Amino acid sequence: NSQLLGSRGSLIVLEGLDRSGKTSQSAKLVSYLKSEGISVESWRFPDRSTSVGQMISAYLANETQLDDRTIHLLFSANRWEKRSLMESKLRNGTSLVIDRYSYSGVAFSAAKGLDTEWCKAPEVGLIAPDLVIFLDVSPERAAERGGYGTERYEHLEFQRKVAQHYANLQDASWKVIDGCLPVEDVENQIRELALNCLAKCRAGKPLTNLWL
Ligand code: NYM
Repeated sequence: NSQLLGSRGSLIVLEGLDRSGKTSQSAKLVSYLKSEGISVESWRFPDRSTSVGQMISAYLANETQLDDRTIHLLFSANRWEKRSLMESKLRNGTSLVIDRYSYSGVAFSAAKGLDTEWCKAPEVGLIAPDLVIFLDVSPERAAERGGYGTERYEHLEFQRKVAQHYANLQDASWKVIDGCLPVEDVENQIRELALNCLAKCRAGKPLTNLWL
C-alpha cells in the first residue's frame, strides 16, 4: 500500500486552448484511476468556489473590469490559496489531476501583451507538476468545435496568441498529445502517461517547485 510506504501522489496538469477537450479528458482520467483503486482527486483552476475565485469568475463573465496585471495576480493568488492543501494531499499519497495551472496563467496574460517573465514571477514557488499533458488542437479546429462560450478570451484571434505563448512554455514535464485524434485514442495515451508518472512518484521522485 503506497500510503503505508509513505510514497507520494502525482501532480498531473492538463493544459490546452479553450475547447481542446481538457475538461472531459480530466474527468475520464480521474474515473479510470479511481476504478484502478488509486487515490486521486479532480481539481481545476480557476477554482471559482473561493472569494478570489468569485472575483475571477465575475471578470471572466464580463460583469467586472480589472486591470490586466490585477487579474493576473488574482489567478495566481487563486493557486497560492490552494498550495498548502495541494502539498498535504500529495504527501499523503493522493494524486491530483488539475484542469489548467500556471501555464494557463502565463499564456493567457502574455497573450494580452504582458511580459512573460513578469507573468511567471508570482508563480515561482508553487508546486511543479510531475506531468503536463498538453492537448494540442489548433485555434481554428478548436473554434469549429461547437463554438466558444461567451466568456472573455473565447475568440479565435485571442486563442491564436495564447497558442503561441503556450508553445514557448513547454518544459521537460510536458507531453504533447494530438487533441484531434479520436477521443478514445487521446484517452488511452493520457492513461499511459499518467500511470507512468504515478509509478515514478511512488518510487521516490521528489516534489519540486516552479519554475523547472
Ligand atoms: N485562465 C485560466 C487565465 O487566464 N489564467 C489562469 O491562470 C487560468 C487558470 O480562464 N479561458 C483563463 C483561461 C480560460 C478561463 O477557465 C476560464 P476554464 O477552464 O474555462 O474555467
